[in-house]
Amino acid sequence: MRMNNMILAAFISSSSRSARGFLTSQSKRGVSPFTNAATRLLSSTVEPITSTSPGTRGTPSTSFDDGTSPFEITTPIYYVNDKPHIGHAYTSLACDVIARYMRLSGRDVYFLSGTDEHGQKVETTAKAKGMEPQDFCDEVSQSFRDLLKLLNISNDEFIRTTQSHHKEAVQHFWKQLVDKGAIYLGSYEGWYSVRDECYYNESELVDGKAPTGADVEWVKKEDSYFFKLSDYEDRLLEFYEAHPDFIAPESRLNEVVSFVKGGLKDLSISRTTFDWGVPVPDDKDHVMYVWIDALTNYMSALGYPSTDPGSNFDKYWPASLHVVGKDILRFHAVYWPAFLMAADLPLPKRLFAHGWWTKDGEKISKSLGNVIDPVELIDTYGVDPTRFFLMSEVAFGNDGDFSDEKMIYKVNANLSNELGNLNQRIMSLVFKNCNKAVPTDIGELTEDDAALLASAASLREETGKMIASQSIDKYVQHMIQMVWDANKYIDVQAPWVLKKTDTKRMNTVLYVLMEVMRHVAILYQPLMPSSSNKILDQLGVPENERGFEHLEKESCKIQKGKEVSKPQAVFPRFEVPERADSN
Ligand code: ME8
Repeated sequence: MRMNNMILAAFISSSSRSARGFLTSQSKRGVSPFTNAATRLLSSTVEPITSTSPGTRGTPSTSFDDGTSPFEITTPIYYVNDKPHIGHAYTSLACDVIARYMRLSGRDVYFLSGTDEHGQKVETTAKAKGMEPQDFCDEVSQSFRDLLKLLNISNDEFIRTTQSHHKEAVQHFWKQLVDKGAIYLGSYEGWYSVRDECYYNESELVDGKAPTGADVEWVKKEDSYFFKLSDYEDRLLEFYEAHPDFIAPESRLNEVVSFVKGGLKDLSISRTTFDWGVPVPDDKDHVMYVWIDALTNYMSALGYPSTDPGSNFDKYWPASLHVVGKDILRFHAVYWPAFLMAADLPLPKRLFAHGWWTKDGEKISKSLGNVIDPVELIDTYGVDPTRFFLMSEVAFGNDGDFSDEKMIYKVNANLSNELGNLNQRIMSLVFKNCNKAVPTDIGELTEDDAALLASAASLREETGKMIASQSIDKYVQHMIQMVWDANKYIDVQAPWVLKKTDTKRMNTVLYVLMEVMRHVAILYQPLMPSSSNKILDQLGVPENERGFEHLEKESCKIQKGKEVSKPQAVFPRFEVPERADSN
């Protein structure tokens, strides 16, 4: 037995070359529809990793993250003018997967989400409903909290911009900008889109509308405070040049650079024609532009303006990662860094702009009646299948299209057939043929056993690189490939045949598979927390041994002789809808 363990350890610690060799040769023989994509994936490099730290605490370091420092990750704060939709679910999920992955890697994470409650849009919607803005905000903000809970989002804090601490922080920030000479009083007239809460130049309008398709209104000349954005054109361009990984994906960086090169005009940052906003200090006629208020949430949640040593601000600022939708990149990549530069505060380390979902090929909009309600999605498919689909269906950063057909096909294939069925097969064989306990009489490992184990052992390093560069879909594809390889292995080894011919070999195969499943389930926790934990329960992995540091610990391997109970199915299977064109 000691000898076996030594062989096992030697193979596991061997280079991932053997793992790749195994996967490639298996893939060539295979029939999985995912094989080609996954093989390409294995040979691709994920930029911009600068080094890796397998086996230690932390994540691979990049040009924008050292892999060990405290990590603030943020969703945008959501407007409360409407109920939560798939876009909100998507951004929150992406952050959750990254936050959970970081925590399981031993990182100190502060994951922030919340609601954006001021501005003309919210005031108008509340009035239309005959409600006081604050009552309306309380109600809708709660529905966002409820959604996060339903999606099993692990945020550490939920900020609301109507909280008094936040308002005080924004006023402090404003005063800082005034003290630095970055704000002046002038007058504004021009185009404004209430839906986008954004000012547009005449030249940006398309057929009399905002470039986003939103209606615009003409703001008649009124007094307004301005932020001297035009002073920051060169500094911003220098910053992007010196930090090419500040904005991702790269195509988005190019958009931002050309926007700034096109010239920046000073930004109107206060209004006098409505009240629902943070009052401008020392001028009761003005409320602040909602974006200066909203962006400050990323610091106020950390206790800003308190910057004392040991405070959350001291620990987590600058934020490590702001995840935003592509529509709000300008605010985060241009206005926010300029405000921070003006206030002499450090800039966030990285912005990632994700794409937008359409439904059955069409833009999602209330007027088309095709809004996807995330609550309904979870009711229909369950939380983990929903998480799995949204995070794996499209490359993170690209637009995606939702259809029930795609959802059902994917979760049936990857979860029910491949992962769930594999788990069920392994655990049923152990339960039925090994006296309801993890086998103890295990033989020498073959080359195939060792290759599969080595492949599982390299998963952490491989997926770590993908998460470090926010390639969430690639992380999932890598996991799918691992499960597929384990399925191929069980089919080739056929332990159900070995049970009649060679029980020791059957035991060995089942033990190898349980150990591979331990890796898979531990590394799937960020994506599918409850299903992974169900699998880990079935494998008998103690709750305090499910962190990534336990993956390669000899003492945390599947415990021989431990009792197993009758396995339960982990993933449901869904009825495939009949295609409209099939009759
Ligand atoms: O913009 N697909 O809030 P918000 C994917 N309050 N993502 C989508 C989407 C879709 N179809 N529709 C919207 C705000 N989103 C501000 C943020 S942060 C300081 C202030 C995404 O509720 C959108 O891209 O309008 C954005 O990232 C998020 O939903 C919140 O949008």
